[in-house]
Amino acid sequence: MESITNQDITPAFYGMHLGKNQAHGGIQRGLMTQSLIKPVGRMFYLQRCGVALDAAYAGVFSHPACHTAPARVFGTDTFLHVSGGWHDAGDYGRYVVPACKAVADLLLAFRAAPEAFGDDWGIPESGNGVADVLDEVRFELEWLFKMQRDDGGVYHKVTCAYFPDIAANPQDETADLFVFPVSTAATGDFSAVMAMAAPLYESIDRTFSKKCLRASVNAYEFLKHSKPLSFHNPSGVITGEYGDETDADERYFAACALYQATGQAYYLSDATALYQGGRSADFGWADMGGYGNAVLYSGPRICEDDFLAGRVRADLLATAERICERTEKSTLGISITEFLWGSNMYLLNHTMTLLMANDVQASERYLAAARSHLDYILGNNPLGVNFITGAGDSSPKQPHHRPSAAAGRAMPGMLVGGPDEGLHDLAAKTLLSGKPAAERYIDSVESYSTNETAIYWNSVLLHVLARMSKLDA
Ligand code: G3I
Ligand code: 9MR
Ligand code: ZN
Repeated sequence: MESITNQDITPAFYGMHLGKNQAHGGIQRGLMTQSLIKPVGRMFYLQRCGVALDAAYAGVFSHPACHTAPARVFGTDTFLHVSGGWHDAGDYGRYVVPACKAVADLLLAFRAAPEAFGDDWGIPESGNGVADVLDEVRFELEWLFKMQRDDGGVYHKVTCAYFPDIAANPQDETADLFVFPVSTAATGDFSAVMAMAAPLYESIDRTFSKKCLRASVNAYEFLKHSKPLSFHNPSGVITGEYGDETDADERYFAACALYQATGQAYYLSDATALYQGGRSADFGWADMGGYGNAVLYSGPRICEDDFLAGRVRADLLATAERICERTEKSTLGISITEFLWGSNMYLLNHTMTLLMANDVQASERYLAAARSHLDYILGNNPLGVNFITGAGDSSPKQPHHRPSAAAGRAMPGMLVGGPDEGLHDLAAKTLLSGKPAAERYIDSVESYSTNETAIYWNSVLLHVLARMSKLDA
């Protein structure tokens, strides 16, 4: 088994950078894409919660088992064992909704480009004959099972009430843990990703695959009988909210995924009823309809003649056309017109859309726009910053990420949020006001709204890198 020491955890891609105004270099992009897959994938391993990370695999980011205490169901005297899963971001919360976006990105990436995913990421499961990305996703799914109630409903999150100090190691966060109420967004997303996982793990572990499908159906039946339950932080709780006022897209995603997993007409007719055209075609932690479309068009069950599949393909192409138009008009070579918190995720979601549209109808135009987006992430942007930690001189050195702050060194392979025109933290307000939207980014540990990292930002990056490595090989 490959061992990774403190010294050689610095990834091989150190020093690579696609600079500001640099001509779009196909060869350089191809090399960089290849070399980024492993460190970007390893970030998930390094975010593991509830287990000890051994120095042989984690180097300076090793830690004893963290967050293993039972968590109190908020407002009750009941305690649950909900250890496991990945820490969400620069904080140590575990939130079902963004976790499911991450799982969906990774499972779709594996389906689209399995050859990009090795069994050699240098994680404890490396060399077990299963692609490491599937080992990582299974780690998350094992935690998700624990977040489901017997009646099928899925708790929204498990966190403390507050965030710990920025230099706190995972094992240092020992404040009380709470499990927060069931939401229908979490339940719909859970049902969907479990249904996506079932066929993918069937040949690896039949018992596990069946467990995924049972959990998915259980969640789905809860949803069918539940009114929308949206989550809001109770007073006194300030950890991430991931609130979502509309659960129609999560219900749609679940119906599409269960149709794919089972072939049952019941789910297809629900999906058809829940379909909302372009309105449900987005990707994001709050906008999961696009994943419903993606599982429908990409199989494994092909329904070429089906009305819904036809509409979904047409929606995907129409969205890709719009993204191309905006990209071609933009002086930055990207499709987003506003820079929200996590802008890098939004533009990589568009990149993923372009690559999916290219599956449906091969188009050099889609690919050119996709490459232009990835080049922006890799340094061809107004700041000349490569937004992935460890990827060269211009990459972020001070991410708002607790294990990095504690180690005094940026964990490699993490995508930062990027410019946020809303100036949502004090450092951004103080240092960035007056700057153009695309330059409202600062490599400061204080700037959680521009320089934090998150599993569901890395997942879409990894999805894009895996597909691009195939295209640019
Ligand atoms: O949806 C509105 C849109 O209608 C409006 O036009 C726009 C302009 O202000 O705002 C949009 O809302 C934004 C929302 O995300 C949805 O995109 C908010 O401005 C923005 O502040 C909000 O940011 C989220 C942030 O948490 C604060 O809640 C980020 O998406 C989300 O990624 C981030 O997640 C945090 C967790 O809470 C805690 N863990 C770390 C993680 C990453 O920073
Ligand atoms: O560190 C927190 C980060 O992970 C969150 O994304 C962010 C927004 O919820 O909040 C950060 O915590 C800050 C808190 O909200 C306000 N006081 C300063 C904290 C940063 O250390
Ligand atoms: Zn933990």
